[in-house]
Amino acid sequence: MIYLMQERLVPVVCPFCGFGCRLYIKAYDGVPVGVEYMAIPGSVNEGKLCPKGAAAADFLRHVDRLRKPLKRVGEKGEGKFKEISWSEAINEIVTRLKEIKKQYGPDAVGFLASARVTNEENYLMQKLARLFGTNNIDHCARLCHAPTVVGLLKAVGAGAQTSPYEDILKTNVIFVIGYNPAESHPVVMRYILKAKDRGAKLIVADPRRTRTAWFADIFLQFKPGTDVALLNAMAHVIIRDGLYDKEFVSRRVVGFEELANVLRKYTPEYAEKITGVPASLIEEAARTFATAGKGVIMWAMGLTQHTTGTDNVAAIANLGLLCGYVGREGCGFFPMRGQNNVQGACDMGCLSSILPGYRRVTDAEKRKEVASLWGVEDLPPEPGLTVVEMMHAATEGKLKAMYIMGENPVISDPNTNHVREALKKLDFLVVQDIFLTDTAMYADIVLPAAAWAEKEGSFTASERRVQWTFKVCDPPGEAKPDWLILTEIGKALELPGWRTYSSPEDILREINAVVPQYRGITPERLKKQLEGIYWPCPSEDHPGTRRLHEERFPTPDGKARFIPVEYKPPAELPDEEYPLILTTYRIVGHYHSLTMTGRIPSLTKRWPEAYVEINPRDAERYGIKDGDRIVVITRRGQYECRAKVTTAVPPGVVGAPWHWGANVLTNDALDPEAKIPEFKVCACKIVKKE
Ligand SMILES: Nc1nc2c(c(=O)[nH]1)N[C@H]1C(S)=C(S)[C@@H](COP(=O)(O)OP(=O)(O)OC[C@H]3O[C@@H](n4cnc5c(=O)[nH]c(N)nc54)[C@H](O)[C@@H]3O)O[C@H]1N2
Ligand SMILES: Nc1nc2c(c(=O)[nH]1)N[C@H]1C(S)=C(S)[C@@H](COP(=O)(O)OP(=O)(O)OC[C@H]3O[C@@H](n4cnc5c(=O)[nH]c(N)nc54)[C@H](O)[C@@H]3O)O[C@H]1N2
Ligand code: SF4
Ligand SMILES: [Mo]
Repeated sequence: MIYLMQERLVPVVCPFCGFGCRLYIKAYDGVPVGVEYMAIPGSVNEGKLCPKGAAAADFLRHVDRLRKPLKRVGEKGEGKFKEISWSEAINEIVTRLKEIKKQYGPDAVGFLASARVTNEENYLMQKLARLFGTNNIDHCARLCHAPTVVGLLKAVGAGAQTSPYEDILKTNVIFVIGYNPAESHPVVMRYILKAKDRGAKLIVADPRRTRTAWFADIFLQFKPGTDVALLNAMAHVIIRDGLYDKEFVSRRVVGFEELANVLRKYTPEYAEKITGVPASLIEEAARTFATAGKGVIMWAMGLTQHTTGTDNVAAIANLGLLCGYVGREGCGFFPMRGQNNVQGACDMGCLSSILPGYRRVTDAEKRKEVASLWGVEDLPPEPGLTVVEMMHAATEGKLKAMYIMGENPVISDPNTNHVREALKKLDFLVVQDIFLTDTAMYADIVLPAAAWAEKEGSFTASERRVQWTFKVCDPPGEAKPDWLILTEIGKALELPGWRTYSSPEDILREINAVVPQYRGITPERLKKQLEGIYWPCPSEDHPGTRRLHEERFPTPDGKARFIPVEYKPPAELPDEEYPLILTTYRIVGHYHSLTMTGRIPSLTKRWPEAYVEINPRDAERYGIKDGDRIVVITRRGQYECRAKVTTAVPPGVVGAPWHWGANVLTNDALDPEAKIPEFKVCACKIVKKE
C-alpha cells in the first residue's frame, strides 16, 4: 500500500504585529511545516512577509510548549511545578477566586486580557471579569496606544486609525513621528517607499537615526520627550505663515483661537532650545508638511510612551487638523497598532473604563444596555484598575488575585523588580500562556493554551480590518484554546448571565449583537471574504467602512476639536548621578518578551543578544569600546549587556532594545489621563564591566 501524505494550505493571520499580514501555513497530515508565500487577493501584504512572519510556524511544536495544567509546588519565582488535571486546575481556580471575592469583594481580583488572542477570546475575558463583578480588566494597549485612544477621542471622537493603507500610496507627504516601521512593521515600509517613488516626501522625527530615517527627505533628530515642543513649533509656523486649510478649519474644527493663543510662544527658535532641532529645519518641515495638499501622519510608541503621551497625541492631531489631512483620499491619521489583535481587544472592551463597542462604564444608559444584552440587571459602574495600577495595588495589598491570559508583565511592564514584588505579594495568581514565562514562575496555577494556528477566530488589524484565521493543527498535549478555557471557568464560577459557548462562531454571533461596529461582521462572511471586513460595519449587507470622518466627526456637534497643549518635561531627567537619557525600542527580528521569537533559531542566530546603543563621544568618555560588556544602571535596577557604539544615537542618549529584559531599568511614572508608563525616557548611567 502506498501512503500519500495529505498536504493542506491553511489561510491564517500573522501572530505578531498589528499590520495584519495574511499568510498560508503548509501542513502535512496536520503537522505544520512552514509558510507558503502566496498572495491573498485584497490582503494588506500581497504575499510579502517580514522575518518574523516568515518564521511564524517555527515555535508551534517547540519542546517548551505547555502541555498540561501546572500547580506550583516551590517558592514563588523558583519554577517548581507539578502536573495536574484540568478538573483539578479549574476546581482550584474557582474555589480560590470565590473565597477571595467573598472575603475582600470582587475588586480584589484583576484580570489581564491579551492582544495576542482572538476577538472572541478577549470578549469572553472581559465578560468574565465584569460578570464576576469588577472592571479590573485591562491589557497591553495600556502600555501602547492608550494615549492615542484618549487623545483622539477628545480631538476627533474616535481612537482608531482613520484610513486604509492605500491612502499612503495616494499622498504627497508622510510625517512619521516616534515610529520606526522599518523594524516594527516592515511591510508598511513597502507602502511608504512606493509612495516615495511616486514623489511623496517623507519627514521622520525620532531621537535615533533609525532605519526608517535613512529614507527621510527631512530628518528631525530631537531630544527624547520633547515632542510637544517640536509639534507646537511646526503648528506655530503653519499658522504664522497662513499655510493652514482655512476652509476645513472653519467648517469642521472648533477651538482655533485658543490653539493659536497657546502656540504663539512656540517659535522655532524657542523649540530649538528644547528639542535641539535647528529652527530652520523645523520651518522647512512645517512648510513641506503644510503645502503638500494631501498628507498622512503615522505615529506609535515614540509618541505615546510618555507621562505626556496624551498631550503628544493632542499635538499631532492639532497639526493634522490644521492642514485638513483627514477624511479624504490620500490623507489620514495612522496611529500604528502594535500587536496582531490589540485593536480587537480594545473594540471588545478589554479596558478598565470601556465596555464592548467603546461604551464607557460610567455611562449608566450604555452600561445597562450591555447588561441587558447579557441578561443581568447592571454591571460594575466604577472604572477599574489599569495594568500598572494593578501592580501597585498588589504591592499595597489591595489586589489579592490576578488572572493573566497571554501577557508577560515581568518582562513587558516597567520597573521589573517592582512587578516581581507585586506578583509575589498576591494570594493567588493564574497564568494562561503557551510557554512557561517569567510571569508564570509566580503563578499558583498555570494553564496551557492553544496557540494561534491551533484554533480559529477573528483578529482585527490596525486598519480596523477584521480577518478570520483558520486552524492548522491540534494543540500539543492537553492544551486548549483560550475561549474554551474561559467558557469552562465562567461556567464553574456559576456567574449569572454566563453562557456555555460552543465555538468561536457562536461567540462572534454574540459580538455581532453587542458591539455595534461589528454588527455585520458575521463568521459566515469572514470565512468567505479572506481579505476581511473593515469596521464600522452596521449590517450584513454593508461593505465595511474603509475611511472614517469623511462627512462629520463622531462628536456631539459633528466637529473636531483643537486641544492646545503645553510642553512638559519627562518625569525623570538626567542629573549628575545619572547623566544619560535611556530610551527603549524594538528590533525587526524579535518580538516583545521573546517567548516566541526567542525560540526560533533563524531569528536568534541573526539577533542573538542584548545590547545598548551608545554614541562614540559618550563611549570615549566612559572608556567603552564597541562590543564591550557594560552595565546600565538606573534608580530602579541594573542591566548587563554589550555596548554597540554608533552615531545612530546622539550624545547624551543611550538606546536599548527592550526584548531581553531592559525593563528592569525603566520608570513606572504614568501619564495622568491614559495611565501609560514612561518607557521612552529615564535617567541612567553606564559602567564598563570589569
Ligand atoms: N519587530 C517587532 N515589531 C513589532 C513589535 C516587536 O516587538 N518587534 N511590537 C509591536 C508593537 S506591540 C508595537 S506597539 C509596535 C511599536 O512600533 P514602534 O513605535 O515603531 O516601536 P519602538 O521601536 O518602541 O518606538 C519607535 C521609535 O520611537 C523612538 N523614540 C524614543 N523616544 C522618543 C521620543 O521621546 N519621542 C519620539 N517621537 N520618538 C521616540 C525610538 O527611537 C524608536 O525608533 O511595533 C509592533 N511591531
Ligand atoms: N521598555 C519597554 N517596554 C515595553 C514597550 C517598550 O517600547 N519599551 N512596549 C510595550 C508595548 S507597546 C506592549 S504591546 C507590551 C507587550 O507586552 P506583552 O503582551 O506582555 O508581551 P508579549 O511578549 O507579546 O506577551 C504575550 C504573551 O502571550 C503569550 N501568548 C502568545 N499567544 C498566545 C495565545 O494564543 N494564548 C495565550 N494564552 N497566550 C499566548 C506569549 O507566550 C507571551 O507570554 O510591552 C510593553 N513594554
Ligand atoms: S509585518 Fe507584522 S504582520 Fe506582517 S509578517 Fe511581519 S510581523 Fe507579521
Ligand atoms: Mo504595543
